[in-house]
Amino acid sequence: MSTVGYEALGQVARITVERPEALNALSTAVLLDLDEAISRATREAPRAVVLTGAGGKAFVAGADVAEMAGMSRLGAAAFGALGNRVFRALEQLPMPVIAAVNGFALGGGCELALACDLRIASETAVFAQPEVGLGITPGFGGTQRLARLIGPARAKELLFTARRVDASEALAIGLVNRVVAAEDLSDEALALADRIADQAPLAVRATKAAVDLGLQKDLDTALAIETAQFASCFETEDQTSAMGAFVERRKPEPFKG
Ligand code: CO8
Repeated sequence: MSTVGYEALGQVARITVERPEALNALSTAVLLDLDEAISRATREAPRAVVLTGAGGKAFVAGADVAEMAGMSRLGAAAFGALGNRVFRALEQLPMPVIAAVNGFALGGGCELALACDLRIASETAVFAQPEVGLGITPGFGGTQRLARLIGPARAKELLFTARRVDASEALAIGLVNRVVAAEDLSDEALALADRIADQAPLAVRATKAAVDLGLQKDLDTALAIETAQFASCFETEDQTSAMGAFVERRKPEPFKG
């Protein structure tokens, strides 16, 4: 049975890590199931995806420590490479992915949230990169994505100390976009996904691509990427229909994608 659920909810999809008995810890099996769910999202192309954890306590409490405890260097390299491949596939989904962080997001769990485009946290969410306390470094992108998101100095403090960050601090340092009451998290995350799904899907995808590809380049190259993405939206049905409706002061048609 899969440890990762996939629900098609109209124009959006929800992926849920479902291993609550181990606080949704990422074992090899969970990573492979997550990979399957990402492939399904690629095939079915929802307009936005929400990623969350099952049970009230944890988003994901990390990579599976029991599985890692006896790993050789070779085994650890393979495990790290698997996690990075799967998280990169998640990050490179063409549609926006929202992490709904419903509790502990520790180690690999924090890294999983970092691989999403946006993060909404419940008031009970707790973030940390506790790896140095276990004698290892982060292995699923934490040293890179955390530093890119909140800046190297803040990231290094969290990475060097393993200190826990509550939801309000996570908001203050830009680790999450928004904090909501625990009971509202699911609805708020789906509402945000629906709001994105109401926009022109090709334009949303092109915007995600422009931000993500551009961030890896110098500004001139990045602006050329933006121009290419901008131009790619023209002559699409949604662009001609939406702009035509504006010019002719008509109600716009729903976007087709
Ligand atoms: N791995 C495996 N099992 C876990 C994990 C985990 N990360 N987290 C929790 N569990 C299990 C517990 O063992 C326990 O199982 P059981 O009931 O069979 O004993 C069950 O989940 C419930 O957990 P607790 O009883 O501990 O619940 P508490 O409420 O007492 O504590 C905590 C909750 C604080 C979240 C605690 O469970 C904890 O500290 N968990 C570990 C957190 C952690 O250190 N995470 C980081 C792991 S390192 C990592 O993620 C590195 C990623 C990159 C790896 C790359 C490798 C190459």
